Amino acid sequence: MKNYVIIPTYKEADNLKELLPLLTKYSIIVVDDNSLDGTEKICRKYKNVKLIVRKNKRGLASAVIDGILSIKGNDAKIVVMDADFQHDPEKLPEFFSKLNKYDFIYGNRINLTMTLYRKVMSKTAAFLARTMIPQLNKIDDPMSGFFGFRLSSVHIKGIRPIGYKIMLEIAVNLKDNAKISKVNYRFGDRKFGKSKIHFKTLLEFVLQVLRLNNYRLLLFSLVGLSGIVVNEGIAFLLHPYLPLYAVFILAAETSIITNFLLNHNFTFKKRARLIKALPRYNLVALTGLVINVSIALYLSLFIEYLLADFIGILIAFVFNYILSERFAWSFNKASAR
Ligand SMILES: Nc1nc2c(ncn2[C@@H]2O[C@H](COP(=O)(O)OP(=O)(O)O)[C@@H](O)[C@H]2O)c(=O)[nH]1
Ligand SMILES: [Mg+2]
Repeated sequence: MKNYVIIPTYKEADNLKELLPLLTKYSIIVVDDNSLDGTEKICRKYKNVKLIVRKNKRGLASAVIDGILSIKGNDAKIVVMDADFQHDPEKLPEFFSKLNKYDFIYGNRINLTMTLYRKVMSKTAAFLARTMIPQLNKIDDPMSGFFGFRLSSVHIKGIRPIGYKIMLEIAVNLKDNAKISKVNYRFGDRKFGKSKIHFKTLLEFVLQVLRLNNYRLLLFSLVGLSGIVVNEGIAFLLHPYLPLYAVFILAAETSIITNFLLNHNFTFKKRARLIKALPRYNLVALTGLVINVSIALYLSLFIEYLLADFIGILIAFVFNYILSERFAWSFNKASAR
């Protein structure tokens, strides 16, 4: 099985000059977006380097995909790495040796020196990414860009080359029962040049996560809104006949059931059995209600009651969504495909 290293580049000539001499053992595929900075000349010096120059395309993820598609046959081990030395080339042997036993290896950054605030933000982002994209559950560092895989273990056709977190796409499109492991590495500083990441990249990332989430978060929100209509409608219908507390309880429970049915059929597409998901969702929704009311009551001591209620609703919504993904319709890969 041949070992390939795919390196997407944009204006990295200075880095490539120092990186390529270290990688003579591997088949290198440099996918460059017409940098015109001498990249071509440097790559031509090495027999083991294949250069793909893309004249009309820009983008890290699509560059990696074009590199993958240029490999003939299915029998390859591939590691994707950046050109700027943030990904330690000395770790390549460990990646390739682990790929003898595993299908997918992610680089796990072990030296993220961050303030506590940034650490909390980064852990929260990783937790939310794993909640929204449950296929990432076994990956501690889903934002890493240093990773490797066996070509035969990935559904290449399912991959959409949008966005720049290409590892997420590969991880989501692994075949069933793919074996996953990691290589720890120290995330370095860029040696030469500047990062190519812009504000637009962040926006693309949000869209990428929503798509890999199959837009469940959006559907879940719409269903939640529909629940308000159901709740008010039932309250309106029952109001003449029952005491107010009974009206509110029946209205709330009816909307929980209609929300459940919509989410079960459309948002989560029967990802779990009804008999398991229904009681669990009921429990989640009722707990969410308690959270909503407690927060609203507490905050209303300090701020306008409508704003207090709104914040309570938002926090309960996040709670409901996370527990729906992770508990009520908890993901089981075998049943999801
Ligand atoms: N082909 C190609 N490579 C890119 C593009 N943007 C970034 N890269 C490469 O992807 C790697 C990571 O990019 P970098 O700007 O260092 O991202 P950061 O480490 O997240 O700041 C580097 O090797 C870049 O040259 C692009 O639009 N096209
Ligand atoms: Mg970089």
